[in-house]
Amino acid sequence: MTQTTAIAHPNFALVKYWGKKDIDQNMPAMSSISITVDSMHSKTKIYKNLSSKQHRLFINGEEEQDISKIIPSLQYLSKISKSNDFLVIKSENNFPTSSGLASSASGIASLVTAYEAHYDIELKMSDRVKACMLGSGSAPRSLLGGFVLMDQNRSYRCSQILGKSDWPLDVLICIASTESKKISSREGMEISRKTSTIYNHWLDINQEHINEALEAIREKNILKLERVTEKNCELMHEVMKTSSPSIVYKTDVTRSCVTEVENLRVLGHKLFYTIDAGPQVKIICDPSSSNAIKEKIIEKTDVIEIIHAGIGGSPRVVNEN
Ligand code: 2P0
Repeated sequence: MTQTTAIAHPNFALVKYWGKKDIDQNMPAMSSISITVDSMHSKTKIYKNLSSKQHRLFINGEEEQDISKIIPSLQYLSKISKSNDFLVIKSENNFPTSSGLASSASGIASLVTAYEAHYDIELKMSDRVKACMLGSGSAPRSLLGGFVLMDQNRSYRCSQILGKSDWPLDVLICIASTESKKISSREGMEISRKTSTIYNHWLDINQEHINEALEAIREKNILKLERVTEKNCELMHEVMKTSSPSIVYKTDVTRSCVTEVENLRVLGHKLFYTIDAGPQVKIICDPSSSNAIKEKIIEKTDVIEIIHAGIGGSPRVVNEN
């Protein structure tokens, strides 16, 4: 039986997307900039389902009953491959799933990468982006390594701003909780789009934040990147909070990590944080400070674990049987 396996890494947004322009096409309402991380990955194996006429998805060994998220991606890809195969898809994450760690981005990007190789279809980058986006709005960014821009003004073109070795920062992922989130990103984004009193401001400021972050990354200026990343993150959490019902992903552990980031900065360490749709805090720092930061966060907060990563590369097919 032929099977194909691919690996993709999660990405964390420095300038974030929160809100859709088109729900059917799952299109973000704004541009975003992310870093792809190494150490964490989704590994996805696909092969033809010979026993039933349906796709079957297993995540970390458990069969998913609701596979509606991946169906649009598979339909898009099957039009290109001209295959009517039903697939068995087995995806494994080496990190907590559904807790704000971008498992859907790396999961979908690894699925699209495995599919392309399995059917030998050599997709255009724009087709890869589309196939990923139909499954998860942030997944196209995991198609590239390093610092990545997804530009909504250019049909969501994804481009690499810097490669992983151009600016080798460290990423410390502070796990505040491993519980699945109560409001999915998809639901939360719709609530915010419809009800947040500052949603229009959030849309209007996006290009300004993109420009600031692009400049900071091109200059490799950590202080500039700190300013734009943290203000963009706090504004997104304010959009969530001003939604009705109010959405709060931060916990006391999240807040105590942020306090320690601020304390470490006073001591002269170069670091900044970002927080997504979950309680985890991602600290981006100069590698020379990583050990001191880890020690301080473990000493002063109730984080469960810290995953130490660097900037990661693009997805790849792995030979495995
Ligand atoms: C981002 N997030 O830019 C933002 C910041 C979370 C907070 O994109 O509905 O899993 O599957 O397209 O892409 C997470 O949302 O949502 C996300 P869907 P996705 O990284």
